[in-house]
Amino acid sequence: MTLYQPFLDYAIAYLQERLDIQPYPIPTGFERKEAITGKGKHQEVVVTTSYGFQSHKLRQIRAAHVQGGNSLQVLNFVIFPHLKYDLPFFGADLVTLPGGHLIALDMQPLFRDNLTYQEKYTQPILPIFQSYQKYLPWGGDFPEEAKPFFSPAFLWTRPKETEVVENHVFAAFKDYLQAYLDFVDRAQPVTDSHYLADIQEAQLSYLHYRAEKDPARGMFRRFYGEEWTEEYIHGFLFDLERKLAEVSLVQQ
Ligand code: DBV
Repeated sequence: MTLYQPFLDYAIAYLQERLDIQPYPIPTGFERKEAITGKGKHQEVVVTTSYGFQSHKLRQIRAAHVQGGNSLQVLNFVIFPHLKYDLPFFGADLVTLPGGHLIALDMQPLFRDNLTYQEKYTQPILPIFQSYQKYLPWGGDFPEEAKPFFSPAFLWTRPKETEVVENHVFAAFKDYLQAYLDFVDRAQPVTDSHYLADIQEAQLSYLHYRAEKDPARGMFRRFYGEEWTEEYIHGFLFDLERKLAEVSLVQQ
């Protein structure tokens, strides 16, 4: 069973329908990775596949899909806008482990406490967020240090039933993605140099947080080793810093 394959298929098809998307390079050796875990009867093959796209306004649209049997399914899907737009990040962390499902879905703001920014990018999402509260209530315990990176429309939930994931979480995922692409349609390049500097700083701060605290690090290290994992995190999953370094080398 691959619980999140329909999410991935939908997202790629929908992005293709609405944007002119091009491939985003995936470093060699990271498109697909396989390992065998467990012992005896409990052996499972764990396969991680990666997907990358880009568009005129979106620097990197990327997904990591981990499939390791019924009790290990993960889809981490993030959109990083180009630095000349003040768009939020689209972030989905859909996780199924032996302990159950864990769902994080949000448009993560660049400027959490800025009211103008909230009005632009969070207010329009709140009705969608609220419409799912009945089925997808707050999931409890959440790392305090992660809070600055989430919007008030952060959908964080731990459904007991797989059916809830297949129905309500999938519907919410589609609604959030649609609303995100509506923002993308309307986004205009920022020209104010101070605002541009703020955007870059906010993108880097988000990126550092995600790369440093990646909750999948332990899992990836166990399956694929430390070297592969760190390269995957810094060279693909959260690559902005490397890309900025490449650009500045070219300009020298
Ligand atoms: N999380 C990632 C990436 C993953 C991934 C790149 C490719 O950022 C998977 C894989 N998330 C993943 C796994 C777990 C979580 C948990 C495997 C389970 C870890 C475990 O229990 O061993 C949201 N994801 C979590 C948790 C949070 C998030 C808060 C619980 C961790 C904890 O309690 O410490 N991920 C986190 C976040 C976003 C996100 C800030 C934004 C949408 O994608």
